[in-house]
Amino acid sequence: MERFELLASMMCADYGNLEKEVRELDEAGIDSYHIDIMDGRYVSNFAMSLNDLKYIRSATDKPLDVHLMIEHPINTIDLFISNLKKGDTIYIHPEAEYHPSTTLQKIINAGITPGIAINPGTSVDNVRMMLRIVKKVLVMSVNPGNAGQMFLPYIREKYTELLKLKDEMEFDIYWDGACGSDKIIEYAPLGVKGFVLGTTLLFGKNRPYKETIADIREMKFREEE
Ligand code: S6P
Ligand code: MG
Repeated sequence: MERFELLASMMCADYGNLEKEVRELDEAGIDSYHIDIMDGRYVSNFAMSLNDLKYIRSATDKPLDVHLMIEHPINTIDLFISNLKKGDTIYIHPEAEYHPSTTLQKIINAGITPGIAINPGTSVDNVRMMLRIVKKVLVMSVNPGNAGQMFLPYIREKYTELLKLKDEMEFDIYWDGACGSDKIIEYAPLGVKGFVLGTTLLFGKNRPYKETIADIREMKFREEE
């Protein structure tokens, strides 16, 4: 099995101790930091914002994975691009943009890895043309907006479809939402490249991140509380 990546969903972190959170996640061997940016319009929540992104960018050398849940990202994309570096990723939601491929091209031109996030209710057919442009596809298994939601089983069909297309169309698939150990056990061997870890598996467990991440890497899971 190919090595899979583990990403920390930073909207679930302890903001009273953000420096410690990043240090411990770094030491625990997290692969990347998932930054959920929301505008209160595309989704009815505000999670992280530009200043959080800037701080985390300054606190770690690991890649950032920026998930933009905002309307018309073209209007503010430069703010995000200018605070990121090569190796970082920006995902946009195609439904939030009139001309999503223009925005993706801007991300590509800046040397940032381009991605799209696909909502549970969006089909692969809806985004098919963009699959050739992007390097990463973030498949949402919950509706965007909040952590700690229930897994939506109907999205499984989308993984099956995308797994068949990924090699020929040259993109990697990432899991976002309600990621439990059962999902990693099932989908990592099938070729899902990375998993965003939030409240389901990583945060708020009263357990050192190092132990949790080591267990996931060895696929040695304890019963989830
Ligand atoms: C949801 C967001 C996600 C969540 C993640 C949290 O809008 O895009 O990245 O932060 O799903 O994980 P969990 O395990 O609490 O669902
Ligand atoms: Mg996300």
